[in-house]
This record gives sequence, structure tokens and C-alpha cells, in this order.
Amino acid sequence: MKKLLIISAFIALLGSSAIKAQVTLNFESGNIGIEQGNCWGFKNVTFTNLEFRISGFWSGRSNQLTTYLITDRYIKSPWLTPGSGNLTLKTRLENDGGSSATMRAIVFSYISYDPASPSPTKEGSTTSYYTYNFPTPFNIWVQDLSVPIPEAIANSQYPYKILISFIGTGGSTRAFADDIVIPGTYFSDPANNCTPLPIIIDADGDGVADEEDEYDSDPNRAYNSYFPSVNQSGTLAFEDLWPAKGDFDFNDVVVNYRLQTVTNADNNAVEVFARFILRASGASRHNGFGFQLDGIAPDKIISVSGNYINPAPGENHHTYNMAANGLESGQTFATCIVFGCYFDVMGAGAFNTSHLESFTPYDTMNVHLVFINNGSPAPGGTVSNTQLTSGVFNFFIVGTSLTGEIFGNVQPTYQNREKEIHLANRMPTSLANSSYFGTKDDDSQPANGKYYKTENNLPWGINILEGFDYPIEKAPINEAYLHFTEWAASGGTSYQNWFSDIPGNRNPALIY
Ligand SMILES: [Ca+2]
Ligand SMILES: [Ca+2]
Ligand SMILES: [Ca+2]
Ligand SMILES: [Ca+2]
Repeated sequence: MKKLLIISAFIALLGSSAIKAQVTLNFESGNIGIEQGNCWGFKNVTFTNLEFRISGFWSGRSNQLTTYLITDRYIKSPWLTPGSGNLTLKTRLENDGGSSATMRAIVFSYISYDPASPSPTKEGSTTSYYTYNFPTPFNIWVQDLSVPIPEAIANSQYPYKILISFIGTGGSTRAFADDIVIPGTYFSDPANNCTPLPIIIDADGDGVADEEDEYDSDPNRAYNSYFPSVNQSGTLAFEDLWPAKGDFDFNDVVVNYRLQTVTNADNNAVEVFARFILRASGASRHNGFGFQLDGIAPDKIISVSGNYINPAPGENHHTYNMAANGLESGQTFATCIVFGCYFDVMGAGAFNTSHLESFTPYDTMNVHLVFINNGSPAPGGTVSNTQLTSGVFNFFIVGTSLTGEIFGNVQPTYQNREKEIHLANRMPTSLANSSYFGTKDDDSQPANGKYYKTENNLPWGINILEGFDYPIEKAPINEAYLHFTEWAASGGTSYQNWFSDIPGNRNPALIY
């Protein structure tokens, strides 16, 4: 008894994957009703404990083998999803059938599942795949049969039944059967008329059913998620005169964005497709634009592509130092520069901020961040989708030094990498110079988590998920949008729809 316990503990340790799934019948219940309840089917086959039983106390026994029809005497398995390997069973004839016996055989067939069948059994077509002929002269010796599961159904995700038919012509004999072992997984539902369990197809084997798998033939990808949504872009709008309020027109960099994150069956990020549409710039300054992934180390990303940083910038552009994976080097957290300077993307000067000037077509940049390539994660390991929320995207612009500015050792009006302008309360990257904080109109207080806000909580950057109609050149946002100041001063609780086109919200003359 003790030994048996140890053996079962050992089997449990092996785990289910080490034990091949089988569907078996040894007749030892001694009760045909019990096995029918287990979804086995029998026609002209009974349970017997008489002489000639094969193993244990009970075997199956057919009626007289007097026809060659496979539908006359059979044992039919429950629905099962077949594995690979051999079906095995023991069989014998009850006698030699006399001198007129001409044929004694067992025919093996499989029955497909037809969900559209009007029959309550949902059985589809029957395909015979193997015939065992009892050796002649016919005798009563026990035969051990081993019949391969046909390739057509081996390891299928669809259910099949195996039909074991006993046939014969000439004379009369019965056949016995016992110890039927079929490689496969039981797939019948005894509580539902023995119909198949719900079928879940996972064609690429990644553990995500085809129905839910947005990449059902790619085991390395499973889901898409979009932010703000698949058909919607958010708008980022920045004022570049920080730390001064300046003209406060929030059109110095206007970018629409949509993020598509692809995750795998383990809910780890595979890649991000970040689409940026550069809509407008009311600035004559060499602003850059990018984002940090807060809390995500640079070695979690394999590669970045689709962004643009001028390899030979002009004298008033900053030179960005890029790591081999395409992120900015020297950063604690992964930082992607989408464009080093908008002049490099759109040409010099302001565009799309004055009704008096012609429209400049938008420029779209598709940035591709790779976290897992062909199933292999970045050197720093995987990033789960709970880590890579839309909230970790910390967008910012890189500004230029203002006249008379002393920080960063950069000539006035030249792009200054140390000057970052983020959305309200978003932290700067490692390369930003915190000496700007608390100067001019800025009231950032890093110790209190307050960043890029004035004393009255006005921001320098806004992120409108519904999209945003930005002010025209030199029109302060609080004159174009009449409740902007109240919204910002309230910390975002009042006038939450300040940007929308409802009466009393806007001065249309000041909006592009
Ligand atoms: Ca038995
Ligand atoms: Ca799948
Ligand atoms: Ca997949
Ligand atoms: Ca401005």
C-alpha cells in the first residue's frame, strides 16, 4: 500500500504533460449502462463474465458474426480528440466457426463531428482506416492488436469517435474484446447527451484560442491594444516658451498620436507601433519631440525604427546620442526621440497655425519599438502589458534656449537637449536640467511631485484624447478656450470638456 502511494506521488510530480492522455475501456464495471453513461456506444455487443473472457472479470462479447457490415456489431468510443500512437486492444474468437467460416475480422473506423448534423449525436461521416483479419485457421487464442491512429486525425483539435466493428461471413462465431486503449483526450459531455465539449481551436498553439487570437497563425503574437482607440488619435499640444508662459498659444508642437501595442499569449509586450502625425508648429524654434517610458529600462527594448534624427544637424540643432537599439543613450528609462527637430521633418518655419497661409500636408511618422523579436525578448527581459500602460508614455518636447538663458551652456535660440517640456506633473528624463525648475513662470516642485505647472497650475503641454483644435498663432489658449484657466486651476476637475465645441467654450476666431 505504501509503495502504491509513492508511485502515485511520483506520477503527480511528472505532471500531466508527461502522461499520455488515453481513453480506455476494460469492461470491469460489468455494467453496460454505466459505460453508456460514460458515452461509450454498443450494438450487438454485451458485457460478459463467462468463459472466454479475456482479462479481469469482464469482457465485451459480440453477437454472431454473420455479416460484413460495420454497423451491425460494434463498440463505439466517446468523443475524443485523438492523440498519436497506437490503439491497442485484446481480442479472441469464441470458436473456429466450423468448416464454412470464410472471414472473421475487426474493422476500425473514425467518425467525424458534424455540428450542423440534425442528429442529436452530431456524428458526421464514417471513415474506415484499418481491417484486422483473424489468422486462419480460425482459433480461440487471444490476439494483442496494436493499430496506429491514422495521420488524418492524429493530434487533431477536433473530436472524433473510434468505431470498432466485428464482422464475419460463413458459419457462426462470436468475438470478444477487452482492454481497449485509445490515445487521445476524452471530449464527450455526459451531461449533454454525450455531445462534444465546446471546441477550442488554437491553430498556432500559443494557448490563445483562434477566436480570441488576433494573430491566429503567429505563436509569438496574440493581442492588439490601442490608445486612445483603434479609430481615434489623441492630440499633444505644447507651448515652447517654458519656463516662461510666453504667448501661451499651445501650437508650437502639435502632434496627433495613436499607440498600438501587440502582446503575446503571456501578455508581454511584443512591439509598439506608435503613429505620430505632425499637424502644426507655430514656432520658429528648433523643437524636438519624443517620449520616455517611465519605469522601463532601455535594455528592455530590442530596437527602435521609424523615428528621425538628423545625422548631420545644423549648427543650431542639438546632436542626440543614440544607443545601438535606437533609444537615446545615457537615460535611466527608455527614451525615444521621435524627431530630433521638426525643421528636419517639415522644413523651417511655422506651418498650419495661420488661416492666412496655405495648408501644409501633415507628416506621419510610424515609430516601431520591438520588445520581443521572433519570440526572443530583449536582454533586459520582458515587459508585461500591466507595466506598459498608456500612462507610462511620458511625452515631451526638447526646446531651445531663450535669450539670456544661462542653463545648459547652450547658445541662446539653439536647441538645448537639457531643456525638456513635459505634460503637467510628468517627470523629466535623466538628461533634463532641473535648474530650470522654479524659474520665470514655472513652479515645479520635484519634492512634491509638481512638474511643469505655474503657481496657478497652468500647464505647458496638454494631451487631449478626443483630439484638439489648437489656437492660431499668438492666440493665448485661455482666450481661444474660455474655460481653460478654470479647468487647469481646478486640477482638471472643473470644466472637464473645456476643449469641446459646446456653446460658450470657444472663441472660434482664435482657433485654427
Ligand atoms: Ca476486462
Ligand atoms: Ca493561438
Ligand atoms: Ca497567436
Ligand atoms: Ca507659443
